[in-house]
Amino acid sequence: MSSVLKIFSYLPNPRVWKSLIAANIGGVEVEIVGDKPGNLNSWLWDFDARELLEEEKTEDSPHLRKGKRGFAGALYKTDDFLKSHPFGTVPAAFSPDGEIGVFESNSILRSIARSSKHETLYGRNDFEASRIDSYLDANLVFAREAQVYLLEIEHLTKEGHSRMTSTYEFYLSGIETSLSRNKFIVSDCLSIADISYVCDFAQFLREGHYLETITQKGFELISDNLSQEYPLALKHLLDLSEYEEFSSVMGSYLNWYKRN
Ligand SMILES: N[C@@H](CCC(=O)N[C@@H](CS)C(=O)NCC(=O)O)C(=O)O
Repeated sequence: MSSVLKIFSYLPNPRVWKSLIAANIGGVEVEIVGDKPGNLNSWLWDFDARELLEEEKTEDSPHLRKGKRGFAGALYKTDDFLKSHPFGTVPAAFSPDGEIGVFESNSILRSIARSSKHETLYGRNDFEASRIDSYLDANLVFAREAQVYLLEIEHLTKEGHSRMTSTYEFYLSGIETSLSRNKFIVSDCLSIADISYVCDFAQFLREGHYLETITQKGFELISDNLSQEYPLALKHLLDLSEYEEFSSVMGSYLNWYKRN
């Protein structure tokens, strides 16, 4: 196995799990660097990411930036980091020489699949690969809405809840229809569309941790009737999460959900 990508992120992060699961299945080596979410403001965001010394975290640091999405307050990102990652987000992947930045967890996932010799991860032909891209794009729209919903859940509004509800229904009904035709999302073989779905949907289900907050505001859990409305999508999530290549990465992340 040769080292393919280096990924910098907060850890654990379901968006990084996508790549780790694909790497497990595809026999690709990935290097992961990072720390707990709350500690990334003490790190230098760079190809050579590292923990900063206390005296380096100054207001006149050339690397000082303001967090834009999910991070409040100061972050330390180098100019080179922002050249490679113009949106300044993590997970942030780099080619082994650090020359090329790959951002967006679905694209990092694609990169792993491209490096792998696996026959079906990124489709068996160009059209199947494009169909997989279609699912990854649909997944990103869902995941972005889910990100906003989860980040703002303490201040949830009627508009926010209703917007997430329609995004959820749109995405889940597409996944359900797909699974009524094939064993996996795209075909009868596992692909990165399944991996992306599992990681982002498992993360969305964390809304269940905010049940009290949501009901106190007069709303219902969006996924409340998941098992009745989208049984195939739920079964697919739970079945895949038990595959060794998934469970070794996701650990006990879904256990609370399975117990409900
Ligand atoms: N859709 C992106 C989401 C990445 C993202 O939004 N990352 C946030 C943290 S959750 C970030 O790095 N924010 C940097 C900042 O706040 O400056 C993906 O899947 O990679």
